[in-house]
Amino acid sequence: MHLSFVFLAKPVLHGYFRSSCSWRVRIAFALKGIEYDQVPVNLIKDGGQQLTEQYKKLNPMLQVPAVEIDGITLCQSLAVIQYVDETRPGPRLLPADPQKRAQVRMISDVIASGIQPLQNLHVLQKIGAEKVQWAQHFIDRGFQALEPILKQTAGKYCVGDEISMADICLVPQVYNAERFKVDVGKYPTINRLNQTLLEIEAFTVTNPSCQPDTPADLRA
Ligand SMILES: N[C@@H](CCC(=O)N[C@@H](CS)C(=O)NCC(=O)O)C(=O)O
Repeated sequence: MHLSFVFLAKPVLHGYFRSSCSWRVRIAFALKGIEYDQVPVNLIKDGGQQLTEQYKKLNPMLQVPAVEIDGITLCQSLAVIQYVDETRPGPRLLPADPQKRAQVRMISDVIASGIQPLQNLHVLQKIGAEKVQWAQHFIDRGFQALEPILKQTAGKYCVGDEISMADICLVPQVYNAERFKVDVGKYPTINRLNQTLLEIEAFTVTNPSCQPDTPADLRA
């Protein structure tokens, strides 16, 4: 493929409206002002469209998101966000200051490694009948750690007063918590940051309630 064509092509996000990891990527694209195409991968329909041989070529982990960008295919939302940050102009998603940058990565990892994987669809399918209590337990456990961390790092946003990858991870995780009926009010800093971020356009236009694949009964 000719190089200029590769860089001019719009990224393609293979995702699912309600997937918190897909939402992370949508927020990053929106913050950077990047136009992209979306290809829906329905995690429920047909037994899970992420499990097909065709999709496996895009993401061997059989998860969304997968992103085709600049002639490569990336999975893992944090890798996508960091790639976009390193290659696109616009507001920085990771701060220049090394300490703040480490704090952004720490918060992102608490969510992306310490909370979200434990309430992921495939895990909950394996848990079976106890799945709601299981998800609540691990989200609560994670939020009990996140709350004091954010109390120390937050200004207007998760780390100081600039929006970062940490905020991109936080809002979709709170959305998941609310889906599992975790009382987010118990965590005043998380709650406050989430409310503030939800007012920002990049977070509203990417909300699961208004994506091309959002079913009519869940649209807002
Ligand atoms: N670490 C991965 C996690 C991806 C992930 O867990 N995706 C979920 C949706 S948020 C998924 O595709 N689940 C499908 C399944 O479990 O079958 C990332 O950040 O992209």
